[in-house]
Amino acid sequence: MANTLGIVKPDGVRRKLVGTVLSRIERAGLIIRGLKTLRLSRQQAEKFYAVHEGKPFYKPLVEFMTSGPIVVMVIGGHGSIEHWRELMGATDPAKAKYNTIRREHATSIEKNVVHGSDSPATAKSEIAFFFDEDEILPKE
Ligand code: FUP
Repeated sequence: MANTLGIVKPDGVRRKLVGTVLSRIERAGLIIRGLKTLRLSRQQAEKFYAVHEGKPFYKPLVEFMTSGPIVVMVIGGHGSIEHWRELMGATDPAKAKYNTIRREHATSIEKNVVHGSDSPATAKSEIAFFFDEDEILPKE
């Protein structure tokens, strides 16, 4: 029952998709255990995406992720890491399955509306990047 990190990226917030994303998570039976709105500084965005440093899309990605507010959330429930990534769909919306958030709402591989941790180790460090322990609803 590990938690995972979800983000509604600046394009999703700008296009008022926060409610749609939260609704999909809840309808899937997952649980929102933590939630906040914030705007990433350049330094924070660079650190968050450090694994992609040096790749051609890194700088534009940092620009994009700092272009407006984001909503970050701790998502819990059975198989949350995998389940949330299934709801998001593939990184490239053209390759994402039908009825996924990215297939329905993303406008490009970069402006793809949502983020989700890709492993238990990443989930742990990404959650800690944004949330203190006392900001996360404990598991029952
Ligand atoms: P994902 O785990 O699906 O969010 O995808 P990655 O960790 O591979 O990539 C992180 C972000 O980098 C993507 F959400 C968008 C951006 N990206 C690009 O802009 N171009 C690419 O070719 C790959 C990723």
